[in-house]
Amino acid sequence: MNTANRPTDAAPLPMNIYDWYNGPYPARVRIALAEKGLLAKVDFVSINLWKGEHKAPEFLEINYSGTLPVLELKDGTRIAECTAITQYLDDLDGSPTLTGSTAVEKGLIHMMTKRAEIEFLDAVSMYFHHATPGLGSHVEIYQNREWGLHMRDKAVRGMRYFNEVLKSQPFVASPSFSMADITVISGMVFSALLGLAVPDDCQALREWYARMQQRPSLVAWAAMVEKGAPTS
Ligand code: GTS
Repeated sequence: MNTANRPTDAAPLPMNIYDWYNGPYPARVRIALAEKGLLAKVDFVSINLWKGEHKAPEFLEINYSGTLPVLELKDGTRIAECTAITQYLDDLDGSPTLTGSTAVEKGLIHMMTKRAEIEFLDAVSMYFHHATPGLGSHVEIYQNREWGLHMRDKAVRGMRYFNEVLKSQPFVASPSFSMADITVISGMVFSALLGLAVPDDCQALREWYARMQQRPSLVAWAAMVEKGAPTS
């Protein structure tokens, strides 16, 4: 087969990532980068969520959805959505470790990542945006408190679901750490920021999270957050 004219992924680094330093969704990509040893290849561009910079017309040109993070390659290609960015990073070195190697692993990790978003992380986010002051009235143009509280309860049910999963396996989707773990970690980070407590009976979830927090990628992320918001 002639592959001479096929688009190539050669030399795609360095890259930019638009994000906000302690955002729970941006944490997913920062943790993935750290797990893959790629943090040093990235320039982070701060978009201040609290000022609503992610909803400004200039940023909507970068990501139609007006959300963080977004990865930008040096040729200008932009990839939004944490799952898509993580998949890209995994495929870069031809040795996927976060999104699976075999067809079964890929399927299970994809399913559990989606489940972690729908049942937990995105529900926490909806709670934040609808039933708390969120990012402030200049950003939160529509709020529905009842819906937000419904999402909070859904998130707590999600915690109980993942607690059950983690009673019988060490990781969320597979025999090893994956994008699905990172997604549940992000849900735990977001819950902690909002003071949304993990139910006392979720022992397996708590133990798993304590183990996850010892991984070098999470230690590095916590140290970066500890330093506070970027000044420029
Ligand atoms: N589905 C998107 C993804 O997976 O990338 C969701 C991204 C998302 O919601 N990002 C948050 C955001 O931009 C960032 S953070 O809240 O975790 O810091 N929120 C701002 C908003 O107004 O929705």
